[in-house]
Amino acid sequence: MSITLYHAPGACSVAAYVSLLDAGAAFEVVLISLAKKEQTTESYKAVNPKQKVPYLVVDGKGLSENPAIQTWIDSAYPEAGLLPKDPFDRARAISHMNWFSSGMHPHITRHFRTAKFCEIESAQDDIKAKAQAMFHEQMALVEQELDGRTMFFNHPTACDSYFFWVYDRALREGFDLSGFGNCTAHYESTKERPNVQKALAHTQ
Ligand SMILES: N[C@@H](CCC(=O)N[C@@H](CS)C(=O)NCC(=O)O)C(=O)O
Repeated sequence: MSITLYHAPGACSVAAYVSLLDAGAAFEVVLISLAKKEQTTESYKAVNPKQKVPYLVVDGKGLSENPAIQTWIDSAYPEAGLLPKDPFDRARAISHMNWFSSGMHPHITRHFRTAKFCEIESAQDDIKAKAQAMFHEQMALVEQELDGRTMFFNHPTACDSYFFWVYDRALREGFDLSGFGNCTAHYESTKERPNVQKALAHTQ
């Protein structure tokens, strides 16, 4: 099987990257520089017209969106346990990944790329404040969900690598996360994992 991951250092594609490493998959990484807007080039649009990372190509077939990519990795490498085996817990894990992807990531994007959403300069600070407040509301729910644990389930899963990125990106955005002790413990512990370190180290 031939697997290629299109990944940008610092981007949420690190979640898929860690899952591929956790699965023990043999794969190639193609780095995309978001700073240089390589996602908007004709050559990348020919690969992924959505102009985003992650993008996974498996034997010539492409897949976008972390939750779908990570679910596929789990199905292709079931022995790695990237998602829980219990059907309900498996569905809960997929629910978590979609929550991070569509219920948390967009708030960070609105804070980071405010001008892309609204050109009125006087409104930008308000949008940033609201994005941060909405993000914090979700963080409070993650805090409850973790309930003193450093993993979402009883072993590392795809949820952990995605939430690791959510926390890390919010931290880099300057969000105050000091009130979220469980989330911080999750972040610190996930960051120590060798596969997370390996994915983070791949910058060129
Ligand atoms: N929901 C998608 C989010 C993908 C996404 O927004 N990726 C960002 C990087 S974190 C990106 O490629 N941004 C490039 C752009 O918007 O121009 C997922 O989880 O895969």
